[in-house]
Amino acid sequence: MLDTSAAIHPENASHRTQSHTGVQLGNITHIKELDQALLLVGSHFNLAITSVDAGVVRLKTYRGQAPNWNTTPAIIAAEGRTPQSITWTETDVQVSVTIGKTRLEISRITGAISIRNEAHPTVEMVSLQRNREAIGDYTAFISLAEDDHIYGLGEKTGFLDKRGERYTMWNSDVYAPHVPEMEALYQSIPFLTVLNQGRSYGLFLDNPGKTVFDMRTYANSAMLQTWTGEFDLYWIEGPTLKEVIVRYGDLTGRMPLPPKWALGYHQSRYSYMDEKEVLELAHNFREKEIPCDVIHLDIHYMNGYRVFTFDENRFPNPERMMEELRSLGFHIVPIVDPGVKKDPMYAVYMEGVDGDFYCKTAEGDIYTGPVWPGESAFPDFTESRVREWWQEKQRFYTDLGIDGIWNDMNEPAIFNETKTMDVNVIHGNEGDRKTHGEVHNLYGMCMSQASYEGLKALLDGKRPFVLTRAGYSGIQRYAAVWTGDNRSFWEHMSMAMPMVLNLGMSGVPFAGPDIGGFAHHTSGELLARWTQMGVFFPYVRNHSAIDTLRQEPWSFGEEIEQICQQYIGLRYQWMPYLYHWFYEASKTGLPVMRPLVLEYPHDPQVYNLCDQFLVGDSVIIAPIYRPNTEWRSVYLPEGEWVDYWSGERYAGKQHIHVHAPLAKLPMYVRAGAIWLEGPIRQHAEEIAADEHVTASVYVQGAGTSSTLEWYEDDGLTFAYEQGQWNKMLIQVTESERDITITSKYTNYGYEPKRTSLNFRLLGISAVPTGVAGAGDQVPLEQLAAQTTGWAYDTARGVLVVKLQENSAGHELSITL
Ligand code: MIG
Repeated sequence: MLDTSAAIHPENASHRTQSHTGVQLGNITHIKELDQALLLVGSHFNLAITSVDAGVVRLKTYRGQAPNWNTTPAIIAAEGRTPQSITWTETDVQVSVTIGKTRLEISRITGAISIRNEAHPTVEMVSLQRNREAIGDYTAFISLAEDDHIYGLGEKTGFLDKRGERYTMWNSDVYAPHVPEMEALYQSIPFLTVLNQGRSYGLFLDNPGKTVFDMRTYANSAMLQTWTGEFDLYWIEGPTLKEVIVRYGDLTGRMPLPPKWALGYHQSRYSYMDEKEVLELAHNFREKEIPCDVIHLDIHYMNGYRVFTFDENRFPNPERMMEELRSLGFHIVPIVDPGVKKDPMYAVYMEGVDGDFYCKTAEGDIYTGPVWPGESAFPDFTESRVREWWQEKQRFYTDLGIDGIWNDMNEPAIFNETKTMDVNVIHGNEGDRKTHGEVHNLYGMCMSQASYEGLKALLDGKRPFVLTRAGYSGIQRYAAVWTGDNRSFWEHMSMAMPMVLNLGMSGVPFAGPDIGGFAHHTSGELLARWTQMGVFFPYVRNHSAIDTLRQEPWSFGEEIEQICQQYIGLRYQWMPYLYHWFYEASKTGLPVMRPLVLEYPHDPQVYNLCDQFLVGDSVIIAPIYRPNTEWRSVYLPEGEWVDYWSGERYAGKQHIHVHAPLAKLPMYVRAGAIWLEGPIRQHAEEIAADEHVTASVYVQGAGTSSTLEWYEDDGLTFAYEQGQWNKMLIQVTESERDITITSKYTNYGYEPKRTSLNFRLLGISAVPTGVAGAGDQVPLEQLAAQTTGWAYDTARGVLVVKLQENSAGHELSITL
């Protein structure tokens, strides 16, 4: 790219979005039924329509006799799907199709399709056409109403609402890419939701080659385009935004419950250079009492960047290092790139040659390209026999006690003109051979699948952790996603919010950016603000590039260190609550970190609100994301909201102006919420001196009630699959005279390690006259020493109740 004004020389202008004068699906000449599908035969290509599940209709183009219903690995095999039967009628000009409650009308003349369902806005696919020259290159135009808003599309730059943007799905490693004009990043998730006045539908274009989503060029429509292969579209019914996301999760699978340690704080740098530096880092965290669970090893740990090796000078004794780290409570997550160094003296390379595991050219030669180790070969992860080999290779790490892997460069990134593999390279794809161009976006996901399944098989019942840069729809089944090479810019801190929020709306709940920024140099202030915000993201890792200023929490003096320590501490205190929401995400596919629009889809104020977000459904986080700034506006949606720090209450549906000096992150809890915290720990598995969980109840007034069915398990193993988990139903009922709280286990399969279960009631304006079921009233300072009792904090208006943990549950009655 030219980097002077010559870049916009008139002769360089290209007309990027050409008009598409391809052939239309209409004229439809025949209509027939085959194997639960309706086939519309056009004069140039055909369209098949089938029902996948209640509320999910699949439309797929085909040429030849019959459609190929194979799917990409995005779609999981699932039991319990209930395809609806199809009925249809035809006239000379129209075909009318009924599938469950959904009605499709297809013009036989133009091929225009409209999809209606009483519960959601009508989708009009005004045209579906195929470029005559190219193979593939289908283009569809979906009509958009003026007040349609668009979410999803995975990891993209820009704001929350994707209306007015244009994106390409082509997993790309572009250095320093988090700028608004960047159309393709590392992940490709060709799924979007359209929201109109609270009603929603989704479109998933399942094609792992290059696809384009253009919501900019045409005022009244979105253009969806594939470059290779067929146009395979899933139309997903709402009517709510949440239902669309849940259904998308039914199709593409859910995040397995991660180990709790992976939800802790991760520290990384490109690179911690040797064993001594890694151990010093670990000791520093413990001495400074800054909680941390994970240290990442970037590429310098390897011998000449050969995967599955350690550099013997830098890491002379990984066993000993790992032992010391384990005793301090640390996990190590080493980076593993896909490129295997072409080196006949390197056993891993030769295993791949002997086993025929590498991607090859059409003529059958092993394809190689330059990456860190020099010329390298690339395992063909689309083949299960290759993934099995890679799975077994993870033993190199698991034998050392390593239970997490970081997959980088898996777009795959290659240091050449196109930045990736030659599109003509061949993938075996389980017998359904494809060129790289047709399946490019699958490479990273298939690699992470191999990493995850390998670790899982080798870890003796412990849960693995995989972090990936590249991915496709379904990546949530195998890995957490970090958003790649951002920079230490305030702009990138704020862009991380919509980016990770939309990942969450695209089926990927476990994601986060490099906190503090990767490239460029962070400042103390930026690190403090970013850490405050970052600890409330699902994935929390501080990472920074080679040659940048140091970025560990203590790199900028005491004030910044204390702020980082306080907020990382909060992450650990909040763990019972966060973990509960991770559990919910693993069940429903709904994100942990939520845009307000997901909870308040009728409120126009929140359609593009992305400088504040929700954790779960009832805590608003509103970070400061500009330098030298102590004030910001915060939008509080309907309901009543309580300042987390001061207890002050605000009516919703208003903007408030908030003072937030450097040490303060504005946070608001919805009245009626029940929110959980535990003790600060230095790492997830540490047993604290006073093991407890405190449920904070934000009272909301007479005549109301609230509940939380709180999930917990050991946070470490798959024992929950054998019933070792708990759910505790906490119910709060408020009347004029009293508040009753009951807690009871609705499932008790796991014995929690705590001794006490506490309740805090926030918003009680005077000392209660009695608290039945809670022992005696004691002065606040003495409560810690009691096993059971209650105290009233006059300064804050908070009632604190301490109870013994027991499997039978509790009943409290507070007389006001
Ligand atoms: O081309 O391994 O995004 O997190 O530190 C750079 C070195 C390769 C890119 C990753 C970054 C990592 C770096 N990697």
